[in-house]
Amino acid sequence: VLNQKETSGDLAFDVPTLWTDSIANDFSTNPAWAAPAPSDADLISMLGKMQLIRQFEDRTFEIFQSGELAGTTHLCAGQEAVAVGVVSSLRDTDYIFSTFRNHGHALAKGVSPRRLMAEMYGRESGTNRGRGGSMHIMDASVGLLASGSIVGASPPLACGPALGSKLTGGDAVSVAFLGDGAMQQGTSYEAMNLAAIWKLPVIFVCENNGMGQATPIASVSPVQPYLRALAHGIPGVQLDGQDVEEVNRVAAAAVARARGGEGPTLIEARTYHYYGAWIGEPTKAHRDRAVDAYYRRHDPVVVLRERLIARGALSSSAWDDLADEIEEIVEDAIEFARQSAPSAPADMAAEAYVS
Ligand SMILES: Cc1ncc(C[n+]2csc(CCOP(=O)(O)OP(=O)(O)O)c2C)c(N)n1
Ligand SMILES: [Mg+2]
Repeated sequence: VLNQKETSGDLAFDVPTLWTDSIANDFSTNPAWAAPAPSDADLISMLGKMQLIRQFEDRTFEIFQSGELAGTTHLCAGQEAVAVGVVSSLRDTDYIFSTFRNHGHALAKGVSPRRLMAEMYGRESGTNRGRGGSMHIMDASVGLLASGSIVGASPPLACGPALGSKLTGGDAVSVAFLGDGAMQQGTSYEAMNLAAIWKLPVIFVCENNGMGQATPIASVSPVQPYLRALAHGIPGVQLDGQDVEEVNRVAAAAVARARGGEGPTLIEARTYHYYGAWIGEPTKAHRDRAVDAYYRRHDPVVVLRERLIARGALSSSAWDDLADEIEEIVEDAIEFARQSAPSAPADMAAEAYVS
């Protein structure tokens, strides 16, 4: 375990007394974990992807609120930098496994916004032909092999193609996104242990948004998530999940490590999501207002946009154009979904397990 990013003074809630912090270093003081900074062009591309996710999630919220779509969805607005920072360090041929909070991972990996939206509308043109809905998005053509409702499913699943890659001499890396709640599942430890002992090319990315539904992480875990890496003898890195550049630099180092045969890494990204744990969450009263305010001040899209503007790499008008273009992409996806044919009942059971 190498690092814990020093957090700013106004994060007074940041280190609950419950947790012991034996190691506290900024990741950048450990150059082994800091791959070179991405270029401005790459950062602008990451900014566009984050804005696409934000716009997609904001519109999805409105669509569900209006009653046009029923059922549930788990929005990731606020967590964009983790998905985009990690996935931007991967190749198209690498694999990711997601959770129920999967739209950001899917869009970052290249799932078409049209097919993603159509899946939520239950259309044949959706990623899963409308059978899976929001929680079960998968698209093998871009390397999103699974996402789903079972908390703690992604770590063992990600070990599968990682083992395959190792056995066949391939160089594909496999990423498991998991929540802080999922860190408490036995499956996560079994997977990390196996990955460590077999030196699998897998990266475990814990999106620590501080809550598992209404349960604060500090009330169920005596240590911060990244410290669990100690138990498996693998590197554990805690970082600022609001800063896409930082996420990307650490992820790139973990990817190089995995591809080089050195085995797995656990990354803990401190982050936050704006909407409820799920679309129907009745109240957010259990949320800490100071935490909410802190993360809204450190919005990942705004952080990167302002940084690029401040150093002259992006103009305000170029940003406006980018935002307009993305708005059109999302509106087009919604129109596409609305006009697509509903999932056909005739062969509904053909792709389902029946016992
Ligand atoms: C195996 C299992 N246990 C319990 C649940 C119910 N459940 C759904 S979401 C959730 C909390 C997940 O928290 P976290 O992993 O932190 O993800 P987040 O919602 O914060 O993204 C729980 C317990 C479930 N879906 N699967
Ligand atoms: Mg959580």
